Amino acid sequence: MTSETAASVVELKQDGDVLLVTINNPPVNALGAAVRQGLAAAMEQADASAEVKAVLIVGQGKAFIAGADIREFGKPPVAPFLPDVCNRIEACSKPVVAVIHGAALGGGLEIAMAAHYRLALPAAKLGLPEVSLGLIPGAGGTQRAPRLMGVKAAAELMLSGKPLSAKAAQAAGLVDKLEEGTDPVAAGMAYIRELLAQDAPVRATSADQSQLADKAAAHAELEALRADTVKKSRGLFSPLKIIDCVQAAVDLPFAEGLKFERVQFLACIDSPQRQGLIHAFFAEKETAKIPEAKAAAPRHFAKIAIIGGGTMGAGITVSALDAGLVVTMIERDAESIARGQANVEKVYNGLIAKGRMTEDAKVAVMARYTPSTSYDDIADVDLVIEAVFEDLEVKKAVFKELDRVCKSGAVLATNTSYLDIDAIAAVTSRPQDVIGLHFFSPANIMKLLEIVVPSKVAADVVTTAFELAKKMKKVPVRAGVCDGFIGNRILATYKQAADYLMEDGASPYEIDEAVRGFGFAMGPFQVTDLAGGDIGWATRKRRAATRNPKARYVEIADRICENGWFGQKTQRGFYLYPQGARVGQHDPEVLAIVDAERAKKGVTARQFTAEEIMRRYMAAMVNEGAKVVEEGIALRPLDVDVTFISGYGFPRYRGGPMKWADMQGLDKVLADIEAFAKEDALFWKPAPLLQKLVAEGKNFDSLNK
Ligand code: 3H9
Repeated sequence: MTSETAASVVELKQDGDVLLVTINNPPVNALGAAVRQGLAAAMEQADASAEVKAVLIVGQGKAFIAGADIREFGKPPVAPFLPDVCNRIEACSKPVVAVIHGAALGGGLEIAMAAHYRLALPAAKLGLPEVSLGLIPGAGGTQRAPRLMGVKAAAELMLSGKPLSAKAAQAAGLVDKLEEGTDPVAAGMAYIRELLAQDAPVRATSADQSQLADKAAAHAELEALRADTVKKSRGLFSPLKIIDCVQAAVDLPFAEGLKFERVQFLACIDSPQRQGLIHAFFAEKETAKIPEAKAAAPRHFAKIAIIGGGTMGAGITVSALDAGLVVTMIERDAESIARGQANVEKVYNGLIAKGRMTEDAKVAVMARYTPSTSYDDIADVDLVIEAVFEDLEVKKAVFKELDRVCKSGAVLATNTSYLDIDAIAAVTSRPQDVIGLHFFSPANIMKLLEIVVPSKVAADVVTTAFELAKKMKKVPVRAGVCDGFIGNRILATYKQAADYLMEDGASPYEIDEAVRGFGFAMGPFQVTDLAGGDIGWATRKRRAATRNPKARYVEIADRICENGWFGQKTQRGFYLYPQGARVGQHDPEVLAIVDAERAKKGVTARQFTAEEIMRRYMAAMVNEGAKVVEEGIALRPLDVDVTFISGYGFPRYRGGPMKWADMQGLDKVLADIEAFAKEDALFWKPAPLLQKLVAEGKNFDSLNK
């Protein structure tokens, strides 16, 4: 419990005949118990006072109200409850005006909708983002929004979770008036004067049925939305509940609709998806909290260089340009740099074709881009990102050049997926300036950025990398140096588990289907086909000499690659892609190869259910995740979770592999690993950290604190 009191977080001030109610609950005015009490008390005071003619609700700081206090979910509820507070505001006998100058989200917008009048300032953002937390609006939002905006617009606002601008909100009927400026009190007072002069009445949103009059049209709109949502929501629990609630708004009296909403809201609160999604929400904020942040401010950077104009280099260039940076791209010759520039322009031309960018905007962005074939042109840049071929010697040669030309203090970053960054740093005279930035392809779209911290790097280089991630709107995760860092190292392990399952009896198609059924967009063999089977094959060949001879090795993928079947780009891999199809078909010849390999190894194929497949797949992921945490490669379990959610298609609603394990019970996961270890003790060696947590009755989350 916090020590906040209602009076300290909701300040009441009589200003003439107006009761000014200021919510002051930093950082974002979330509606914790004290705020709820303060708001209810304010309404009592307004009703009781003969002097008060109107009430003005504003938020202190940058937000109006960011919603319910998310940290309270899952704990025993404390009265007064938010739906009751909203009803109390609506029942106030004096006109209540909400002035929205910043974020009015979730419960924050529900408070505003319960007020009798709404004024928005230009920076206002109005939304009902509960769906992204596995919830539905639970304080009357599903009932009041359709009354203000109409059924379709309200349902879409809730289903998308995306906020509206002040202008869009006014057009949608969510706010009554827009006003210029940034001072909510001044704007609100002026509006109240206008309303009082007009003798404006109290106006209950709940009583307004005008938008719901045409029931047949509303039902048709909801049916269309339902069909679309079933297709798109892929296993999510709350979107259909939103539609059910809007349907209730159409069919039931307000009070009944509210009761219906409450039941649905509580069902969402109880769902594991809510736990997973809220974990993801906070975890994504935590990954930026790194030990170096306290020690060093970021270095200044405005001009940067990208070495390499291939798919990765071009994607990073787009990200940097979009972040407002000045970029010089270096390639080795005229032809390559022309291709590099074309790769960048292709992205912007695509946006223009879709109507999401104008030609003029592209010209303005490209004015910050300079192509070059000479390293001497980047002598004055503040930061360099090398994105050349993934080969240690090639990268070392680039870093020798960078060491020669770059000014002192420039940050030198390598975009590598698994190479030893300490070895790259060692070829320079300034290892303190060298860091790893592992972008994911396509780099201008994928959110994850692994920031890989080699042993000699200076703290302010690490904070600079996090600042760059922020500018690029990436989700940064701090990783230590090891083969594959956090993500690719764990991926290699669960991919191996998938290969073992395949050789032991599950077909690649059954495995992919089970993995999709769990909530991933694609299964591991589909991913291989998309990325190109030759890439993994090259890595396997390179590592053959250092592979532990006692470790089990499945050769099926090698047999497939030996046929030149590299996946989508060759129209066949684990699947067939006739005429460049994007969706693969099962290939009997692949199954024959699998059978032949099993026969060669003397394996009698076993049946695996989807559940058995996922138990092994997840156990491998979690076990390696625990090792990665234990070795300090990831700072905390939540960093593993964010890596997988943001970069590897892990279903967000499951919270990430470590959160998933916590929700299963670590003892169950460990028992599975120990059982599998009877078949292969080397691969299924339990992570000591997992054993320790189970012995102490703790979970991974205990290490996130
Ligand atoms: C809801 O309302 C349910 C109701 O319908 C029904 C109830 C019955 N609670 O993001 P930032 C923290 S569900 C608690 O870095 P920004 C955040 O963790 C809610 N804490 O700032 C961070 O803490 P820290 C629906 C919250 O300027 C700090 O505030 N609402 C909450 O980049 C600053 O946050 C939402 O889903 C909260 N509601 O963005 C809105 N919100 O400093 C969620 C934030 O310790 N919030 N914190 O890391 C947001 O989208 C953004 O925070 C916001 C500000 C846009 C407001």
